[in-house]
Parts: sequence; structure tokens; C-alpha cells
Amino acid sequence: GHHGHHGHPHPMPGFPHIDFNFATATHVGFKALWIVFGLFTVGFVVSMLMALRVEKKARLFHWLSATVLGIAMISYFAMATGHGVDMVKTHWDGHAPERHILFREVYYARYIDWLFTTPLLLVSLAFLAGLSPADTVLTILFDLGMIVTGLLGGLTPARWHDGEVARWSFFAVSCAFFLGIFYVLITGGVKAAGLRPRKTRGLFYLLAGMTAVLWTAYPIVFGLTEGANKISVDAEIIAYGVLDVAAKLGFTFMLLSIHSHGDDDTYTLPDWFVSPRQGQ
Ligand code: RET
Repeated sequence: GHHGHHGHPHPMPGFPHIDFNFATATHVGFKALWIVFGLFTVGFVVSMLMALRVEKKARLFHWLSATVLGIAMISYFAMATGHGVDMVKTHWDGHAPERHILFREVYYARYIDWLFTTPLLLVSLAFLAGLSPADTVLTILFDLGMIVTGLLGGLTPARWHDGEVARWSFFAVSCAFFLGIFYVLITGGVKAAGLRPRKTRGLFYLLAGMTAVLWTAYPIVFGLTEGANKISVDAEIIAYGVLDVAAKLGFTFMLLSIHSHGDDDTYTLPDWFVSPRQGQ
């Protein structure tokens, strides 16, 4: 095949000159999905136990984290049992008489997961920084825009060369939303964090930095997989799996454990959230 995963053409009756290729997950990918499911399940249970033990004012961060891990758990269970995956005609090129067509499995279930979990992670960061209501809403809207356009890009079918332009256009729009999130987090977040207790501010900088690095890897993986089909579906499952574990489990446990070792005021929620009449 033209795209490298399969060595020989797969002619189909009625289409003698078209070389059909199918990029699918194997038992390696399935095993990886189950392993990540297991990690999120343990993380979910532990975060629930932590939520029940912690004092009341830090609980919101625990519920946010438990929700993120619970959604990830369900999403990985769904993918491991064969849900949320579609065969997309991602590439179609070559010239007569040799034409190549590639169908690639696209796990759209992860975008449904991200649609809910990434805003919740941003809410944790926003509360930590003491971000204004306007900036908090803005980062969430940018985030939803990023995920929805990313999903549209991933599912764009190739139709004689033109599909690629559409796919990369969605990718570009998604990246623009992504930059929007970081613009608001850096400008509004740093300003707001300056007014927070020392430990809270330090934790915000740490987690915001971690978020910047890990989240930037997602569009790179997209480019290599759903985008340009440079790595296999198994490699895609592993790459997104490692990132999801770091960005969800790593993030929430840093948030919760550093939190529970913090000073009393490390837990303080933004005034506007706790008591809308006081804050601006
Ligand atoms: C997409 C599409 C291509 C462009 C961009 C993307 C960004 C995705 C991100 C996902 C983050 C997911 C997390 C999940 C788990 O917690 C949608 C791949 C910019 C940033 C943190």
C-alpha cells in the first residue's frame, strides 16, 4: 500500500485498479485500552476516598477530579469494548490505473470524553488561579470549540484529494482555539494568581505549566495519526493513553495531594464562586 502499513494491494471485486488499505487496532491496542481503563478505575476509586476524607472546603477540587477520572474510566471501558470507533476514509490518492484508498479507525469516543473532562480540568485551574468569571467562561468556550473542530477534522472523509484540505482546516481552527485558551490562562491567570496565597499560586504555576506541555502534545499526536497517518492505530492508542494518564491522573493527583499538604488557605475558592455578592 501507498501509506506504508500494508505491504500488498487489496483489490476488491468491481474495483480492480483501486488498492484498498485498512488501518485498524490489533490486540496490542486493545490491551493498552484495558490497561488505561484499569489505571483510571483505580484513580477514580482513590479520588472518591480522598474526597470523603478531606475537609469540606477542599472538596470541590476532589469532586471535579473524581468526575474527570470517572468519565475517563467510562470512555476507556467503552473503547475497550468496541464502542466509539468509526472507519473513516482518510486518504484517497494516486493516479489511474493505480489508485490508493485508506480507511483508518478513528476513535471518536475520546473527543466525547475530552468535551467534558478538559473543561473540568480548566475549571480546576481557573479556581486555583482565582480567574474571573468572564475569563473562566471564555476558556471553557475556547476549549469546547477546540474539541468540536478537532473531532470534525478527525472524521473528515477524503474525497479525491480535497478531504485533506478540509481536515487540516479544521485542525488549524482547533489550534487557534487552543492558543486562545492559553492566551486567557496566561494573561488573566497570572494576574489573578498574583492575589492568591503563596502555595495556591505556586500550585497554579506548576499545574498550568504541566498543562501547557502535555496539552501541546495532543495536536502533535493528532497530526501523526488522524491527520497524516504516519503512525499505526495501536501507536495512536498508546500515545493518547500515556497523555491521558498524565494529563488526568497525574494532574488530579498533583492537585489533590499538594492541596492536602497545603496551608489552610490553599483551598480558598474564588470569592465570586462562593459568594457572588462579594466578588467581581
Ligand atoms: C485536537 C485536534 C487537533 C488540534 C488540537 C487538539 C487538541 C487537543 C487537546 C486535548 C487535550 C486532552 C486532554 C485529555 C485528558 O485529560 C483536538 C487533538 C489543538 C489539547 C487533556
